[in-house]
Amino acid sequence: MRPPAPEHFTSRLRSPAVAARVGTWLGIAFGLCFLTGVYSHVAQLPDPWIALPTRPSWFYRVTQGLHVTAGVASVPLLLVKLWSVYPHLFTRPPRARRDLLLHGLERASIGVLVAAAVFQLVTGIANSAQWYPWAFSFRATHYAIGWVAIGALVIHIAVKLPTIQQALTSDIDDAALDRPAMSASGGLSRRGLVRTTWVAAGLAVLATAGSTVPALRRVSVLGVRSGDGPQGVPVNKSARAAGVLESAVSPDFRLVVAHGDLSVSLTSADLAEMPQTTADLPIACVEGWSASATWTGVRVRALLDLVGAPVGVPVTVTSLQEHGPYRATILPGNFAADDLTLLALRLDGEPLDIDHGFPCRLIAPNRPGVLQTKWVTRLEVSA
Ligand SMILES: Nc1nc2c(c(=O)[nH]1)N[C@H]1C(S)=C(S)[C@@H](COP(=O)(O)O)O[C@H]1N2
Ligand SMILES: [Mo]
Repeated sequence: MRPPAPEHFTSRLRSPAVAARVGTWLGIAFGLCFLTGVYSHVAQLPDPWIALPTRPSWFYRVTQGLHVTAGVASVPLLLVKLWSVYPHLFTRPPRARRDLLLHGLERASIGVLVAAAVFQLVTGIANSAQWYPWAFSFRATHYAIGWVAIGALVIHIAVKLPTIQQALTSDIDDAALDRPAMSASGGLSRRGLVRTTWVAAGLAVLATAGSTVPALRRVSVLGVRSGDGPQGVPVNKSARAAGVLESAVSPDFRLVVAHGDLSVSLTSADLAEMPQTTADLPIACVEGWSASATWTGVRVRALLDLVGAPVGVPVTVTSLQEHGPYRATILPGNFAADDLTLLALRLDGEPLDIDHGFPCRLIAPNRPGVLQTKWVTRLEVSA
């Protein structure tokens, strides 16, 4: 059986006029994903090459919400885009050797772009559903392929720029750029297809954005419910899963604050007797959900003062949890020095639920949720 040829695809909808319009939005969505993704990556580096600001406290919440929302909106956009250009897959290669080389390079760059785009959307969505059906590190791989995708996208736009410009500046029904075989008009107009695509992207956003926009909670059937979980805040890792059910409530619990040879050991009661600070700060999970809450506890800076730590030094925060990648995190110097960086003992006025990190958890402004360490037992000046 012979493979189909571009002439076999006759729909007027598979036109550069459609591909350029949908592609523009897809390009914007991928650009947003890339910028917010790089930001999220740097924010999670143990030793970032640039000091990220601690304010505004909601900034990471917004950038990560945008990242996941733009990724979700990209799914229908990418599907329609691929459908509209699919016949080109069967274009016969040119005969002249020089043309063949250029053709091959162009095809290869598109192959890389499509593969990278599909990979990013599939792994990203699986991740936001907290499903990890693979063995590689999600974060490192998603980050690396993000660069591949954006690089291939820039090449693709550069190669197609004349076509894109022509398509976007002429009427959507203009046939100048169409393949000769495109004569079947069918029931749906190009305008109709493009509008349907916007609606699909909008519905995909509505179905998930409630994870971070409380007003949309009720319509977001696919999102994590931001009001779910004890004390109205979702939980990723429970105390049971972290293996701290006993150690977190043990009378032997101590918080050790260490700086070189100096260290102090505090009980929960000692912590409760120190001056308390209350702050409204979000938990913004990298998976896209976020929730705001009122936290009360001791300033990390006040704890560091107990051991004479200089202002602005990074601090290693260690959990009672014995295994897992997030049992210890590094708090960069400017975060450790911030007045709103707390070792929280209370959430919305009540003692922390054990799943939220009882007896005490880190909560800092503008910090990725994954680094807001729960069940903290040790703060140690790193340098
Ligand atoms: N010790 C420890 N702290 C942790 C985690 C963890 O797995 N272990 N998960 C983090 C993640 S991914 C998030 S989003 C927040 C969630 O905090 P919450 O469960 O109180 O909402 O806790 C963070 N703190
Ligand atoms: Mo998270």
